[in-house]
Amino acid sequence: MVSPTSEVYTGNSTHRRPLDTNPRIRKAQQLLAEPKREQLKVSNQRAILAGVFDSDDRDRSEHPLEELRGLVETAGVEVVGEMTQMRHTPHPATLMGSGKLEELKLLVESLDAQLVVFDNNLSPSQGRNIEKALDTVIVDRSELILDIFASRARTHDSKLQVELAQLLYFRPRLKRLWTHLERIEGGVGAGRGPGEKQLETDRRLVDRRIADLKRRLKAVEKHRGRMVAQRSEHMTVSLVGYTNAGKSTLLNALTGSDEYVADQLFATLDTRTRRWTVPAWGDVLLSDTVGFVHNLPHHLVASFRSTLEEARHADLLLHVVDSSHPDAEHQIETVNNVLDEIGVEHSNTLLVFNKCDAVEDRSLLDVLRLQHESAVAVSAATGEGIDRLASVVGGLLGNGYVDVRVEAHAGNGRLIHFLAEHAEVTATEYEESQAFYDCRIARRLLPKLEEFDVALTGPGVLPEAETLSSDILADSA
Ligand SMILES: Nc1nc2c(ncn2[C@@H]2O[C@H](COP(=O)(O)OP(=O)(O)OP(=O)(O)O)[C@@H](O)[C@H]2O)c(=O)[nH]1
Ligand SMILES: [Mg+2]
Repeated sequence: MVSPTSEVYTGNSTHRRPLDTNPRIRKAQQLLAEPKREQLKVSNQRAILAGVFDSDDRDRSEHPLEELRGLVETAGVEVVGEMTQMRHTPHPATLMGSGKLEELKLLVESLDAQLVVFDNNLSPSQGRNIEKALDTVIVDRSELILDIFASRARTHDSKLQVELAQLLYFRPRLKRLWTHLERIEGGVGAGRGPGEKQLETDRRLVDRRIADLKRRLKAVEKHRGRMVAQRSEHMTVSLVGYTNAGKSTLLNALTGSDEYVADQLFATLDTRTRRWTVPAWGDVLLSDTVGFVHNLPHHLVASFRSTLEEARHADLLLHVVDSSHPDAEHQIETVNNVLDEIGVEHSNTLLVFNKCDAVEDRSLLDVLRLQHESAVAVSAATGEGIDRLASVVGGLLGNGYVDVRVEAHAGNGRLIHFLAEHAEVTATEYEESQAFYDCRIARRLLPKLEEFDVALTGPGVLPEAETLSSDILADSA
């Protein structure tokens, strides 16, 4: 009988080897073999949810495993049981204490589960120890989220990003994948078993692929940076927020487009940009992007930097919040933390309390609004509050404009052309060969204006001319 094989990508050659019967190893083999995984490998399995929580988690109004359940169900897994432990500090070797782990093993057996999904992120050695103790496949929070992302990624860029994140996650865990071979064929004193040799081969394959992906993503990032820079004449607004907050629905409501919207986590993975005409203000570019979640895998955050490039350069961020969610306040905090982590400056942010039509407990919304007085409440679904949102955005973008007096040589044709395109010139005066234009222009265009060999004065111009560009960039980031 011919056993199934996987073709392992090594950069410029392929290498055939039989697919292992252990699901975890098969998963790693397939990951190496088919970088573009579209099917969730954990789907259709019976799983038990497990987690270790501390007193901070107890403050959360939602049941501690509720979000994990949502993620697991998004991944198509059937939840058959759950187990949690309150611990001040997680056990360094096994996360849970040994008694609790024994209890979990019994639960796995009695419920005939094939999978235990942990809400925590496990270190490679914790994963190894727990897997050994439970004698079943385990998945931690990062791996689960990576799996969901892998199944959702549609564009070339997001597929590269997810694959890189997966390999970075797997590399330190390869050992766990091969230890069972050691137990079967190697063993103490038996020399280097096949598992160890395989481990070395795999590490080399993974490293080569990681280097290749990083190179390709660098090129993507450069390209995206150029695209964002080209759009600098337009004001840009980015939607950010927790996953499932209603960002795509709001984009659709504001721009009349038809983006994919679904009651599931991580429906959107790629950035979409649409023209939005803000009444009584004008056109801006509105971008929708990937949603965030509590404990987002670090590798994923890092590799999604280029997707979030738009947010980094936006003139204004709209932070969309599901105000009907019992943990809205925690979700706001999580989003702010992720923005910090990926280096998106978010002082220029308007909070948008979405789903106000679905709020059951009005007092919770009142508390939120007290905490965040400048927030605007809307319902992207019913359209309630959308007009007010547009007018508040118009007002905030208005702050992005400055009145300046531009002094230049009267024959500077390129400057005259630039002003005609990008500024509102309210008065022009001439003095000998010099011209003076009083105009209103987007703050972010001031550095461009300076390139035309001009002198700038006026209330919108900072006195220390030499620090001008960096301050303005910081201002409008
Ligand atoms: N009741 C109500 N439901 C809404 C509202 N806005 C969005 N939804 C629903 O919330 C779910 C998530 O909406 P999306 O627009 O996909 O959310 P998202 O923030 O883009 O989510 P991700 O792309 O997964 O991060 C969908 O089922 C929407 O129909 C709203 O104002 N009211
Ligand atoms: Mg979306």
